[in-house]
Amino acid sequence: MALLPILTAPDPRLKKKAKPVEKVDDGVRKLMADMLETMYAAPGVGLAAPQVGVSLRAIVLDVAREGEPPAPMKLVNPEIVWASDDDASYEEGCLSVPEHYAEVVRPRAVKVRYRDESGAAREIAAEGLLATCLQHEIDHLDGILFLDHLSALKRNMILRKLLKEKKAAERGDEKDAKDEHGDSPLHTL
Ligand code: K1U
Ligand code: ZN
Repeated sequence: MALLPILTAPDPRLKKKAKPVEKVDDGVRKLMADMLETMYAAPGVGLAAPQVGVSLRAIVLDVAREGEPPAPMKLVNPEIVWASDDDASYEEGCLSVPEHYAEVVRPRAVKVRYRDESGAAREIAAEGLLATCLQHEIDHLDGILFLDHLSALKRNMILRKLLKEKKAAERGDEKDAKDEHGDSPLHTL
């Protein structure tokens, strides 16, 4: 297995719609194994293939709580086939938007159809963090970041900070990569 580099916003590859997986073969299984390893190392509770620069519709998740046994999930070509009428708000993070968090409102519960790593068709019903995480990861497959669910003002504020940090990091200027007042990136919202 291998750790994969995670793309961070703004990066045009995160805004592209990913292609369906034609066949669940060894290459796809290896990709998802590497994605899980990368997600655990980050650490995170989900990861979508476009976040590691692969434009394919594959996601991995593990929303097991601390102290519970790991519950890794690998989903190929996931699609939401039902969403509840009522919404829930959750403070989301994203490995591609490091150190920024914001409340996002989404349907409280969803049903998702997908293929497992043997290629078999499956369906899962989810609520709580799993429902939030599934919607967040499926958004990644359509080039949508949690920032796109925020107001343009909040989104642009975070994107400007990320761009500035990226440019400072490229200059090797780690200290100033945070912000001009020397503060850490914020729990912005
Ligand atoms: O898609 C991603 O970038 C992963 C993201 C998933 C997610 C988190 C919260 C709500 C919706 C979707 C993350 O995993 S961010 C990191 C995170 O949530 C976390 C990190 C360490 C321990 C527990 C959670
Ligand atoms: Zn994300």
